[in-house]
Amino acid sequence: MTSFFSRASRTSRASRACRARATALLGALAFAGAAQAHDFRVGDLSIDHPYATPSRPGVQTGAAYLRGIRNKGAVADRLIGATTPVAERVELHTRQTEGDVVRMREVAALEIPAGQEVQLRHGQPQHLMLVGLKQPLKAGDRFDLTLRFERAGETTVKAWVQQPRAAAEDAKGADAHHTH
Ligand SMILES: [Cu+2]
Repeated sequence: MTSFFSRASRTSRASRACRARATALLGALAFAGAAQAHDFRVGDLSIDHPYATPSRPGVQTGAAYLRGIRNKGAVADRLIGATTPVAERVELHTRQTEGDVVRMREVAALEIPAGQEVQLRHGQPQHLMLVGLKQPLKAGDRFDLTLRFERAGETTVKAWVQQPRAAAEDAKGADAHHTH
């Protein structure tokens, strides 16, 4: 009996160690993949290149973007919310031009139709507004952004802080952020 138990416990220890190694290896692979391609998957959705522009000195709001969200499924999904440790809250915004005035409006959800890609790039109407930044966003920083989808559920992606390619577009976007 004694020898049986000791053998059983050795086996179980070995298999635990093996599982731990496998998990660590998977984690390392997943991290390497994300760092290179910088895209993320959750359910039928693939989220391409989450990023944010550097925040301006003394300004406590920032904006985050996604190169795109592709829905490979047969059913529409919706982005219904987001959170991040770097800001008090995240709002889904869309920009509207009324005459000469550009205004931003908070929306409850962003539709991601089946089989399509929705872009939330810099210079486009939709973006994620980071309200109440707890720290300035500097080029080169990376931060967690948790996206909540109605069907696919929640996923945390890494947003890269980077200078936008078009400075003119940035100025336009920055001005728009003051007309809430
Ligand atoms: Cu906004």
